[in-house]
Amino acid sequence: MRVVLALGSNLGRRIDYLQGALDAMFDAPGLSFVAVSPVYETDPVGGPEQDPYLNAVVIAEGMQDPRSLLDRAHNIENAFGRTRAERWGPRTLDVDLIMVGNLMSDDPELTLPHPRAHERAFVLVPWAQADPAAVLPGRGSVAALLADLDQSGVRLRRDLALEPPA
Ligand code: PH2
Ligand code: MG
Ligand code: MG
Repeated sequence: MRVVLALGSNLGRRIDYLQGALDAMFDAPGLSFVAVSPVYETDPVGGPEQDPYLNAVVIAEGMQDPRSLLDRAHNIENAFGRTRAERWGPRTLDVDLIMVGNLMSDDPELTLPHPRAHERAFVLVPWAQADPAAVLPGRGSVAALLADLDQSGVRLRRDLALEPPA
């Protein structure tokens, strides 16, 4: 099953947190790496006034159940000092499950696909770079979704890159 993850950070050593999250996601068995997007500097969307984010998207293949993927993501966030003070507030690390195969879930703790991915240029721009043929289940092609979105808050950081996990 295709698994798509979005990484974000806007506090501290942002690029190091993204790389740490990428490495840690593939530390345990059950998930194989397919691709990682370029790194983007993005204007914050929602929440309080806060610093810009670095965002990237990771594509994987695996047969993990979504609950265990979510646990893995939360454990990694916590390992990088994530606190949950405020919804949409600044964070060292955010690891979001964007889609897990064609699974649809309206569990409030794990909605699949991610309920806001289709309207977030900071997810769709990197995703389309990592996989130009990407499709968001229930919403259609990522390229088509992007055609209707303002992408001005999403800027490629040519000076930064994430390495594939070791
Ligand atoms: N994440 C949020 C809220 N706002 N804005 C940007 N640019 N990037 C993010 O990753 C982000 C955000 C909540 O998870
Ligand atoms: Mg998020
Ligand atoms: Mg999150």
